[in-house]
Amino acid sequence: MKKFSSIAAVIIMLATSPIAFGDTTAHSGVGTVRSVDRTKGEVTLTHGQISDHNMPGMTMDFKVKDKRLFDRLQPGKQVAFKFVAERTRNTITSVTALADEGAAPKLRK
Ligand SMILES: [Cu+2]
Repeated sequence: MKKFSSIAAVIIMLATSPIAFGDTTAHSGVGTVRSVDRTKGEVTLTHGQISDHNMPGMTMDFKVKDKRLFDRLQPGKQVAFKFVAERTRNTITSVTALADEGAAPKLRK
């Protein structure tokens, strides 16, 4: 009986634990768009360090969740973005336009 109850406890534990095939937490980054491939639904970004995902700055490809996000993903644009890291890919779920790369700060007169 004791053995049965411990097996039951394990089954209950497995049944109630969330299914974690990947890290579904959204991470935030800031980067510059290098190129886009709308057909493949991908964007290449050079991003800064993403500390909450333990990722140094680099140039890499991301999947883009919604084609409408491509409106803000144009080469040379600087963007703040959120992405979800899955086992085999990283998918961008939101994009905020920041500025054009190399754009001179506007001086107030
Ligand atoms: Cu990266």
